[in-house]
Amino acid sequence: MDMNATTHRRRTRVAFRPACRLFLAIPLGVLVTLGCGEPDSTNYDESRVPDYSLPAILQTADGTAVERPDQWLGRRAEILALFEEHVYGKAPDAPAEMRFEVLEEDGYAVGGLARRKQVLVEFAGESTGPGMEILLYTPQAADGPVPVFAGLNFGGNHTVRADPEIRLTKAWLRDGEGVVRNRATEEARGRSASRWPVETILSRGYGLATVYCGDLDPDFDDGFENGVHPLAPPRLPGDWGAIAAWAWGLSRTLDYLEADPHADGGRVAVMGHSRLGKTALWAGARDDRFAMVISNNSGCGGAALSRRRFGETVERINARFPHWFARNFHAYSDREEILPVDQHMLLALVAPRPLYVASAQDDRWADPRGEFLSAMHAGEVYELLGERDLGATEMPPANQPLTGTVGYHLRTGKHDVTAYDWDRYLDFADMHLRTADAP
Ligand code: GTR
Repeated sequence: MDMNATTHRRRTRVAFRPACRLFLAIPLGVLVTLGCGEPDSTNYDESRVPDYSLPAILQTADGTAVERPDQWLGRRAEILALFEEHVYGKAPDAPAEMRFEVLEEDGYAVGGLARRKQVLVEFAGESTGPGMEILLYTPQAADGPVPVFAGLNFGGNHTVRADPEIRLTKAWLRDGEGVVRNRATEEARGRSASRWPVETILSRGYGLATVYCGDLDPDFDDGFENGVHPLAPPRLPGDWGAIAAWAWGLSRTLDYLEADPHADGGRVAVMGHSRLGKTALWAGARDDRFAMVISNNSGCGGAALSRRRFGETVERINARFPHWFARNFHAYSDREEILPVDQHMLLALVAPRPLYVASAQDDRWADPRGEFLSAMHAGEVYELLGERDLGATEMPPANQPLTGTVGYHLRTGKHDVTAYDWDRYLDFADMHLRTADAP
């Protein structure tokens, strides 16, 4: 497919959608968590998607066409630097002083199916500095290191399963169910269990590592005074925001997994939902030690093409979440056309590693079609590197996954992570992370 400058044209017609008024009675904190905030002017009409021209992935800054696999590394470095400077911000290297303390070595969990491990990571090598806690499950039955899914969670490790042995996070949480005065309570245990089908993951021979995103950066705009930002305080407009800090934490999780005897650090799939799906993509793009990358309903600033301005836009995301991206990204609010990159290039940074993008039909705010197109366009780098692209130029019907080295599905239902999504990720991992001698 030749897509050096991919141009899309649409007719312009004006349409309006109903506002989110139903939610007005809900307290503001909950509103932010729920992700409501779709203004009346939100575009949900394909005919109102503006004409746009995507920046070429396979053409270097000096105009040279990238036609051979050996030219890709140089172009990849250029694209990565653009995302760092203009979108997510530059994060520091791994800290030299980092220390792992195993708090629980061999917990008997999930009815004997799992070995549960809890590990404290101290980034500055001291208990008073920033740190995070990893909850790691690996199958008891495995006789060697297993491939692992690694992902951040929204509410604390204790929300992943109703298990009294999981440490309640001491970190800041937004008030809501099971959270009182920004602290976790026992009631919150297992609150997000539907998003983490631990039994299924383990019984299919995989491990699961998860960390609370708020250990790395509590999700509010505080001028970057908490979490890991003090390790390298953002001063320049191209320095790290919250997503970059969360992604950095995923790389530190991988540092630990590389050292754990039960996990295979060479077969870690980074996975995330929504804002944490944006994070999984950025983590997988920057850190090529991640063997597979999965984006679940990541939307604007994640898998969706910014230039389509369908659902959430750059302007809207910067206004509501000013701390997520580098300060430079604010210059593109309502000016997507001058962004030096678009999100298909972020996905391309994952190549030739397996990449899976998942959308949900009712999740129009995340622009499912924009997520599909982005994955499709990224395919040209997979092709160049001898891997399979999506194998389709039309969006597939709901619940009919496409699986090349780039995978995609549109699930029925709303913005969420469901058993259906996980079954697809496990199938995809079976295709790409299993080796003949793997446990
Ligand atoms: C929404 C936000 C989305 C998405 C979502 C989430 O409020 O607009 O970009 O990240 O939150 O993380 O749940």
